[in-house]
Amino acid sequence: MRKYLGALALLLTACTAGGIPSSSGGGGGGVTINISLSQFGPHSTPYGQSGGFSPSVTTVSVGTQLHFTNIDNFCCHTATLIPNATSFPSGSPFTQKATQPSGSTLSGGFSSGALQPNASSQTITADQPGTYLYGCYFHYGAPMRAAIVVQ
Ligand SMILES: [Cu+2]
Repeated sequence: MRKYLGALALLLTACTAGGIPSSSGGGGGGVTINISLSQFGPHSTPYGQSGGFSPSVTTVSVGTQLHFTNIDNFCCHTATLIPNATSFPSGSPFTQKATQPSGSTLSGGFSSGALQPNASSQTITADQPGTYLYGCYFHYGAPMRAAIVVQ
């Protein structure tokens, strides 16, 4: 029961935070990006076909703290940076390294590692302006990929 309440709280938080540019600049709160292959189907973005993450394009200000939460009921997903990409590569850009958590800034590169159901990633700071594309190691071609724009 407690587990369900926790998940619900995360969902509610995500609903209010998602898609709205954060102006808090890292002062508490932060932005949750939800991960679900079953709930977030493919659709178009300026970077190519996205899916599996909500929002598909997350716009935040410099300093915002981000994290990813797997709201699917199966294992596993990752959120892993695609370095230096301006559009989604057609083939998977990832190596198995993506299954281990790494990184704490967007510009430095990151991976959530393999996230179990209801698990959240480490906090990742939107440290520098730019467009950051990322995707899931396991389901990249589904498609399972999205973007973060830091202003
Ligand atoms: Cu996945």
